[in-house]
Amino acid sequence: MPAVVLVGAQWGDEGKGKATDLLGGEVDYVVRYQGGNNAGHTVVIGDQKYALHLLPTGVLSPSVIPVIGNGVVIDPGVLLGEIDGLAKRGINCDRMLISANAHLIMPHHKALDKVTERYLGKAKIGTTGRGIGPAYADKINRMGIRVQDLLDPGILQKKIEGALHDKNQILTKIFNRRGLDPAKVLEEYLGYAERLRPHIADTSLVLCKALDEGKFVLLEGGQGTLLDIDHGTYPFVTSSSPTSGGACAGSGIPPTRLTRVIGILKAYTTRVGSGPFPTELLDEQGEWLRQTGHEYGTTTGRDRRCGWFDAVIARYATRINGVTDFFLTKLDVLSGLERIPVCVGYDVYGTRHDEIPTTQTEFHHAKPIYEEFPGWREDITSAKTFDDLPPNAQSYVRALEEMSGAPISAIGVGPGRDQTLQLR
Ligand code: 2SA
Ligand code: GDP
Ligand code: MG
Repeated sequence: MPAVVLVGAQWGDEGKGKATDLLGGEVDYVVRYQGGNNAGHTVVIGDQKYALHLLPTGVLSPSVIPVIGNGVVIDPGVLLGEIDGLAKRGINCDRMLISANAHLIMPHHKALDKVTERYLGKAKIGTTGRGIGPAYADKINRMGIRVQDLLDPGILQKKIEGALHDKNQILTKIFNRRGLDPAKVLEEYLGYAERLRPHIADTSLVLCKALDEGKFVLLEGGQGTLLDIDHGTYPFVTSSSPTSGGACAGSGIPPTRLTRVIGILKAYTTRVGSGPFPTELLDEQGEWLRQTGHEYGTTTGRDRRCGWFDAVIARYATRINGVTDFFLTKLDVLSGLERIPVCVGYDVYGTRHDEIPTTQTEFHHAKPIYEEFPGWREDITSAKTFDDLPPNAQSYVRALEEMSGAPISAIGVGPGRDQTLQLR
């Protein structure tokens, strides 16, 4: 009865989608437990490339039941669009389950996300504009609209009217935008209700029963540890809990059932949106990483900020998530570098820090302390085993493992399903 959590160990886009897909063959259920269509997971299978946002990556494996857990915020129009897009490519989503307790992203959430970001100007978070923050805010404020409300038109109408009574005031009076018509929103969402009805379930019950029957459940995180609402670089975070603790709250699987926590760790670091990023490279070296690693947002197409590997963050991710082992991704991107700097600690106002500083102000002023490792020239994209890697690449991996504090169990040497080295 394995219940395995897969979490991003940095600021997201570590290659979680590919990692989930790799495990797909052994897994019975793949569960999204937080976030929404802000996520973007790219999976390459043969000559086909799939970009998934809301659907769990498990949908690409025919034997897997994909589950959208209670901790997710769902934009139903986007979800149905994604299902239809996959259907055109021969992938059927009929078996997917959606928690009745998941919250809905409504049109006013998207409108508010965009106007508040515009209003913040230079201080903006750099959100994906998908309505994530406002939807979670309403959930916490106990005024959210849930998937199960789609099944009761009377309740849905009341909730939409109630929400827009307040939100239209904010949109029109504070932000000088057009208000939304409750009748039109109701009509749109009742249309979604018809199509989503067969998928709605008590997914916590389904998953716990599956574990009792010895089934394999994989919990797939979106974003990453440093984007966690509690443990990330607040306020430059997403509004949910991508860390492993969030996997239980967002799926209804109790912590005592988790058997493994896999951290996905990129061989360098990237970040999308605003906020501190000590190893960021603002020069041609950063541009080289962006182009070589194709570091552009899967959801918004934005340039990802790029920098060297940060061992302080990796250690932090090990601690916060209880990482049992890491999948190291994109090692191939570093081929060709003479020397590879790795951040081993920070200098904050002249004092060395081996952990993330306690306050955000200190973190904003953290200067990386680098140790340099010799690079390798060889292309490693066809490597099949660890021993196929050049000695310097092996040493780099072993050093990252040592500094991160958990064993590396797999290494990505390319985006393809077959471009992964299993270590144990
Ligand atoms: P939001 O929209 O409220 O969740 O934004 C808040 C912050 O969280 C960041 N965030 C992400 N960071 C990396 N990858 C994400 N998914 C997409 C991808 C991003 C894209 O796979 O590339 O396409 O731009 C993701 N989703 C949210 C976001 O940048 C804000 O800093
Ligand atoms: P996620 O959000 O963590 O699922 O990551 P994204 O899909 O947003 O970004 C990771 C990108 O790296 C995707 O385009 C993957 O196809 C690609 N990728 C994953 N693993 C590897 C790898 O080992 N090497 C290379 N070159 N690309 C990889
Ligand atoms: Mg992504």
